[in-house]
Parts: sequence; C-alpha cells; structure tokens
Amino acid sequence: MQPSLRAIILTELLVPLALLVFGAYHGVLQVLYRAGAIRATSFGGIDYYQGLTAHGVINAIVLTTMFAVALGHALVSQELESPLSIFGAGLSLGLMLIGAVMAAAMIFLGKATVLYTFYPPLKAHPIFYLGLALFIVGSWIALFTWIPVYLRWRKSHPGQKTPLAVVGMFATFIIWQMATLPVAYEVLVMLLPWSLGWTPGVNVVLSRTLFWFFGHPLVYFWLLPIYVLYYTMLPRLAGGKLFSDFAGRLSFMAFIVLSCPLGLHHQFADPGIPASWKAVQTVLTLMVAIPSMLTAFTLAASLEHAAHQRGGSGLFGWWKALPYFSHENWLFPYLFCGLVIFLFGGITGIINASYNMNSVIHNTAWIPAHFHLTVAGPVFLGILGMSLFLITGLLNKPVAAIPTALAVPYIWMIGTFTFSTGLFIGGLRGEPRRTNLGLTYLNPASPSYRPDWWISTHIGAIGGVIMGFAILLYFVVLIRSLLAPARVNVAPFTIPLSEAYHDENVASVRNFTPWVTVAVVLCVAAYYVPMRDIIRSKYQPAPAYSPGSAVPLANVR
Ligand code: HAS
Repeated sequence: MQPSLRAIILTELLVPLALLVFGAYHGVLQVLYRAGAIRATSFGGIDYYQGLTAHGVINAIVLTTMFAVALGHALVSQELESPLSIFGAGLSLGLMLIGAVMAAAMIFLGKATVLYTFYPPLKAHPIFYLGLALFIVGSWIALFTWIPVYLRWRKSHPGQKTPLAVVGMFATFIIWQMATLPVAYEVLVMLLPWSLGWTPGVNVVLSRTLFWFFGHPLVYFWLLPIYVLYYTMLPRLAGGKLFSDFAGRLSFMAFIVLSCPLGLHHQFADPGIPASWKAVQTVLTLMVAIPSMLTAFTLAASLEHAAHQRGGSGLFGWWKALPYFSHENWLFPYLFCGLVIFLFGGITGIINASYNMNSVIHNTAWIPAHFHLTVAGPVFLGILGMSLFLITGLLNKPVAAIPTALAVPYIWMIGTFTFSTGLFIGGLRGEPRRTNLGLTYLNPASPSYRPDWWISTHIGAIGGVIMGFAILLYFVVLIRSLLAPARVNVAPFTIPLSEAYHDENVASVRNFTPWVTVAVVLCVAAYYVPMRDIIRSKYQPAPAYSPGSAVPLANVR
C-alpha cells in the first residue's frame, strides 16, 4: 500500500476512536440519568441533551463514516491492485476532519444541542450545519477517488467479475450518495439560512421528510461495510469459504434498490403525510429485510461449511467447532457476536416497520433498544474489531493482550442484550426515549414518579455499564498494541479474503447501472406524491426550540 494512503487510513481510524472516549462516556451517563442515579440537568459541566447529542453524532455519524471510508480505501486499493489518488483521499480526509471538528466544537460549546437527527425546530449554530455539510462532502470525495480506479480495472480485466468486497463498498457509497443529496438540501437550503437568521422559521414536515429520506438509508450505510466483512472475511476466519458469491452480490444490489424509498416508516406518527403513502413505504420496508434474511442464510451455510472443515458434525453439533476463542482468529468473535446480536435487532426492526404495531413503541425506550442491537451490535463490533485489525496490520504491530481482545465482543454482547432487555420492557410500558428520567419519572420527589419503571431502567443501566466496561477493555488492548514494538521481517499486510464455495457467474448482478436506475425510479414513485403535497401545503414556519423546554427560544428569558 502507498505510504501516504496508509497514513490517511490510520488517521481515519484513530481520530474517531479517540473521539469515541467522549461518545462512550456520554453513553454510560445516559443510562445513569435514565435510572435516576443522576438527578440533575447536567453532569460534569455537560447538559443531558448536549451529552446525548455528542453520543449520537460521534458514535453514529463520525465513527461510522470515517470507518467506511478507511475500509473502502483499503479494500479498493488492495482488490483492484491500483494506487488511489492521494490528493483525492487526502482532500476527503481533510474535509471530514474539519467538518467533524466544527460540529464537535459547537456541540461541546453547547451551541448545537439538537441530537444526532438535528431536526427542527431544534436549532443549532450555523457552524454546526456547515461542519456537517463539509463532513458529508468529504465522504463523497472518497467515492470519487475510487471510480476512476474501478473503471480502469474493468477496462484491463474484460469479462472478469469485480471482486465482491469492491462491489460491497461501491454499493455502500452509492446508497450514501443517493441518501445524502436530500439532507444536503435540507442542511444548506433550509437549516443554515434559518440558523443565520435569514429566514423566520422552517417547514418542519418538509425538513423531517428530507431528513428521513436520508436517515433510513443511513442505517444501511452503517451496516453494509460490516456486511462486506461478513461476506468476504468471516467465512475465511471461520476456516471455510463463502457459501454463495451470487448471494452476496444480489444482497448488495438489492440494498441499492431498497434502501432509500422507505424513510416514511420513521414518520408513521407525523401529521401531514397521507396514510396510504405510509402504507406503501411499509411494504417496501418489509422488502428491505429480504437481503438481510438472504445474508443470514448464506452466512449460516458458510459457517456450517467452515465448521465441517474443522471436524464439526451433526445437525447442530457443528456449531461447537467454530473458533470462538482462537488466538489466531481473534477477529472472529467480533463478527460472530455481531451476527448473533443482529438476529434480535432485525426481528425488532420488522416489528417497528409493522405500521400498526409501531404506534405502541414509537418514541419509547423500545427504539434505542432496537438500534443498539443493530448499529451498536454488528456495526460497532465490526468497527472495533476491524479497526484493531487494520491499525495493527498497517503499523506491523502485534495485537497485545489477546485474551482481553477476545473477551471484548462477548462482554459487549452481554451488555447490549442486558441494556436492550431493560429498554424493550420499559418501552412496552411507555417509558419515553430521549428523556432525562432522573429528574421526573425516576424521581420519587416528582409528581410524575413511575416506580413501575424502576426495574427496566435499572436493567438498562446495568447493561450500559457492562458496555462501558467492554469499551474500556478495548482501549486497553488498543493502547497496549500501539505501544508494542513493530515487528520486523513480516510479509506486507493484506486483508485476508474468503474464496467462494459456489462461485456463480450471474450477469444480472455484474452491473450497477440497472440497479441504480430502478432505485431512482422507485424513490420517485414512493416520494413524489407525499413530497408534492408537503411542498404545496402552506405550513406555518416553526420558531426555534431547545430540547429542554416546551417554550420557543424567543420567549425564554
Ligand atoms: Fe431500524 C428505527 C425498521 C434495520 C437502526 N433503526 C431505527 C433507528 C435506528 C435504526 C438508529 O420500520 C432509530 C432512528 C431514530 O433515531 O429515530 N430497521 C427496521 C427494519 C430493519 C432495520 C425493518 N435499523 C436497522 C439497521 C440499523 C437500524 C440494520 C442500523 C445499522 N428501524 C425500523 C423502523 C424504525 C427504526 C420502522 C422506526 C421506528 C420508530 O417508530 O421510530 C431491517 O433491515 C432488519 C432486517 C434484518 C434481519 C436480520 C437478519 C439476521 C442476520 C443475522 C444472522 C445470524 C447468524 C448467526 C447467521 C431480518 C443477518 C446465528 C448464530 C446463532 C448462534 C444464533
């Protein structure tokens, strides 16, 4: 790998991991506020909602995006055997860093307490919105550096299948490109002028609809780099081969088509959008679960094949033969535990998507329970494991304290399951999300005290503390690995990728263009009428609010 590219990738991995210290700290504080262990509006000089914003923006936006770009750089340059434009990769990194610093500074100064969804009428400082815009543009540039390399590769390898890892990374960034255009419009044309005081208010329905057009594909942008690891690394780490190459390609192409036209399932409770269009997008949402189910069966078959290679046998007995605690394959449990967690994240997603059941759990603690089994499950564990793998590999260092490194994903899994159990139970009993419960519902001195929420919030708190402990152990491993002396005389670092057991050659999944075309047509079909109605409606512009008060900011003295 080009030395400059190596430096860029290392920066893209290490900077967000350093920020994760704050992201994780504010996660642990959240469960303590919610369980009533902290009964205050702020802790350590940071307000509850400010901390929640830092937690969401750092963990769900900065960490995930910079990891996806770093992984893409590493896989595209390795698999297409070609140098990348250092100018492009450097510009991408520079813009993302500047954007992240601008957004983080505003959050920590208390001028962007708008949560990671930043939807109005919560209002942030213009620098926060500009930072977000620069961050997104930086991530776009990564894709633009890969496209010429890919086109050159296709020309020089006529008739050859594009490596699956590259297909997966391109699918990820095609979805990102489609998803971020509406949110760029929202940020630059609606929120920024409002924040600068050039417009009196914002059309909240339009803004939320543009946000969720982005917000749902965003979750697949988080997930797909990890699917790349599942399809291309996990079978080999397990000691076998990918059961079907076609399944992987079909799954990535299906995500391109189905990731965007279904954001309305986050707006089932929003007024101003006809129920009929919410129903249409419900059907599409249920369809987007299909590529994940395809992935579940393909990976289970791949794991079974690998287990048989390792001497496993029997209808279920083969599960015992997988390398759960192997020192050589310490990365395996990071991916495997993520899969186990995702089974439950996926099932609860289908419950959320079921229009009428959604009304029971919308805006309750159930929702963070669901998404901590998705983004904080497979995605986060994949990022932790693969970052450690890439950082130590690129620096030629050994992974230190391997038993501790092996323990991290299992402790994390126990933590997420405990945390989510508490929040699922609480959610079903009406416990709200994004609420400082310690001040009210978990405060015996408050008239709104809910003693029946004590158990669920405390189960959640125990889970959150276990998760915090797992991250602490991870940092011990990372720092000790960074401090270890570099190895000499080792073979150049490459990412080990799996061969395919069934290496099918199916023409329909070899070209992105038809899939992107169908995706665009489907987006127009699913969004044209609701968007037209929202734009035509003359909603009163909303004044700015802060999340801690029901009174518009202008009326707060
Ligand atoms: Fe979701 C809300 C529906 C997937 C993240 N979701 C959220 C939010 C986030 C999020 C962050 O329809 C909150 C946003 C906010 O702040 O308001 N979600 C779905 C559906 C899926 C889904 C249908 N979500 C994800 C993924 C996420 C994510 C992935 C992050 C990465 N979600 C919703 C809905 C809402 C929502 C509504 C709005 C709710 C509301 O009211 O606000 C599907 O894509 C899920 C399909 C997945 C599967 C599982 C496949 C299983 C696999 C594992 C196989 C395991 C093996 C190993 C082989 C069908 C691949 C087994 C081994 C053993 C030993 C057991």
